Amino acid sequence: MRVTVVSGGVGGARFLRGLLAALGPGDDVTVIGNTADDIWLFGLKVCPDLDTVMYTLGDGIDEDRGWGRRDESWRAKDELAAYGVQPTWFGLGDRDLATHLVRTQMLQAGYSLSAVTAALSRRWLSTLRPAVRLLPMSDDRVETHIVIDDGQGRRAVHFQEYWVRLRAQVPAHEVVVVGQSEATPAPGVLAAVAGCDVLLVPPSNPVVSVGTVLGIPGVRAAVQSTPAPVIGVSPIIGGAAVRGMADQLLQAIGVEVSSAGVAGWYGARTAGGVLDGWLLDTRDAAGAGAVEAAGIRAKAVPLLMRDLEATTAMAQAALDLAGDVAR
Ligand code: FO1
Repeated sequence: MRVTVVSGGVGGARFLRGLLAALGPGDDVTVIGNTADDIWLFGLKVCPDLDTVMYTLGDGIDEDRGWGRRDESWRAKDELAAYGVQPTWFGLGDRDLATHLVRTQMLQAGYSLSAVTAALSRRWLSTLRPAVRLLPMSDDRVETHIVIDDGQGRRAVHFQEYWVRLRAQVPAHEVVVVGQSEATPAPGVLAAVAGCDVLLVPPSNPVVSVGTVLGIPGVRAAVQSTPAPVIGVSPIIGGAAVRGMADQLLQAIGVEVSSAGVAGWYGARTAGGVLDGWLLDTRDAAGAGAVEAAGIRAKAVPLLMRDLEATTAMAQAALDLAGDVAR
């Protein structure tokens, strides 16, 4: 079975670990990774969502943080701060820096982000069974900026500043994905959507992780026309975002912070949206009626990714729902 997953950062990567456990060695997975979180820092290109997928699936991730490398040190970061250079709020670890140095060196040598990602993935993903291929959503520069008003008047800050320095604690008035309308899907992205047996939308942030991928010209249309069933997994559990920070972004785009609200925002494929099925957490089962009324098959299962067993069961439930919808 060929499974394609549109993935963001921590939530998407954790879900992928369960998906690999639920699949068999003959299956294969293509991950279309969000790159709108990317940021240039100290002359280095940092791709948080791509790195989180590589590190999580390649067993290099720091489990507590959910991002960056395990057994990390911060000596270069401290030295940078000693020089007084900004920003000091972004955690660049010494081991993680190697990834950004290799990536930047290859980009400056003329390789595309796709080629760089394939090269980095050889270290992290090549021994995995089922096989995993990680594609950036685009080779073009796309960056999410958030419009805030923190008393200095309305201004846009890079998503990472909003997420890391501001901890998403100030209201987001607007989400601006710079460069998105001029971007083209990376090589293999449209084929991975059109040619898979199941397309999954994991519990990543719907606005800044999934919405950014769907917004790349051509991707949404490919999702709407793929013969594969498209199944989404709710990032909202018990009426709140699991990591407690997506709420502000949903409010910025006027989406109700509920499982049914997010499903409605994605929309049913039969009504111009992208979903055929939606997994809600058992605590949000009351919302299933509204999801079904929107034309999306709904199923309530436990969605808290507390451990690999729970995540594997979630992934299996998504694959089962894909089977139900396809019939
Ligand atoms: N998230 C934080 O909350 N604080 C950080 O200092 C931080 C540093 C960081 C460095 C590399 C990287 O790949 C991810 C990093 N993240 C950090 C996570 C990142 O902001 C988010 O994972 C994504 O951008 C949203 O999914």
